[in-house]
Amino acid sequence: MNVAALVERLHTAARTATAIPRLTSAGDLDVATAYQVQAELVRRHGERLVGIKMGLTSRAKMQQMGVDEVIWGRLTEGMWVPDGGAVAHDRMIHPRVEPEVAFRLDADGEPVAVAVACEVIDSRYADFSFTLPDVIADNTSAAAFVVGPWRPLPAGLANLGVLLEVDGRVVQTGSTAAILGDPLRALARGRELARAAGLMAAPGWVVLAGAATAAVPLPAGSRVRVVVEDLGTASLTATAPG
Ligand code: OOG
Ligand code: MG
Repeated sequence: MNVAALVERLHTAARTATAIPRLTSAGDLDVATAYQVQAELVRRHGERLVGIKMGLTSRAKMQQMGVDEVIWGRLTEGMWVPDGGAVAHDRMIHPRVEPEVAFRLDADGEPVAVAVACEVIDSRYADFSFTLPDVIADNTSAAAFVVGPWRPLPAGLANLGVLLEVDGRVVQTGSTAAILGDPLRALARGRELARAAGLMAAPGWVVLAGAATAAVPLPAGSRVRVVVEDLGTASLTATAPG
């Protein structure tokens, strides 16, 4: 399939908040080409890169999405919403939220700080349904994210309790152990994959380690909070309908 045409299809789907059929429903797409589509798509969006995200690093997510391989995507400045800020619900197709841990990198790509994060994902495919190459091409469903206050790396990150709340109700609970056994492992894998793709970490880069639980729908007008034991919180609101 023609990379430029696939990029255009995904770009338009994102910009108009209109779901499209999976790319693989029209023909074969291999993983390497899918990453090429992702790179071109993010270039097409025309936004500065601020880091990378890991995806499907927990069993909960692999099971929910029916894809059992770790993937990575690109984070851009337009996706980064200030902690406590609002995401534009009507500019998305069927947004979901998930609890994450974020790292901030120094010039050598080493983590210097950690924070709680909340990611908003919004697959550009109908019914939020895709195969591995589809989701890679779609920049791993990336739509928006918030990062709570940064703090120095604690002694251990491998087994901290995680809560996801929507309008004050706990809707998911889990542990950072779900993220490849330790979010630091997801970070290491992300750096490796980005480097293999020729992307060098810049100082201040953010790395999302991947969701610790399954994602839940983000209702218009709702408020979401993620709490991670010892690390703090991150929150966002979704703009109201109409
Ligand atoms: C793909 C993105 C996965 C994560 O944290 O596992 C992801 C999806 O579920 O649509 O961001
Ligand atoms: Mg995620």
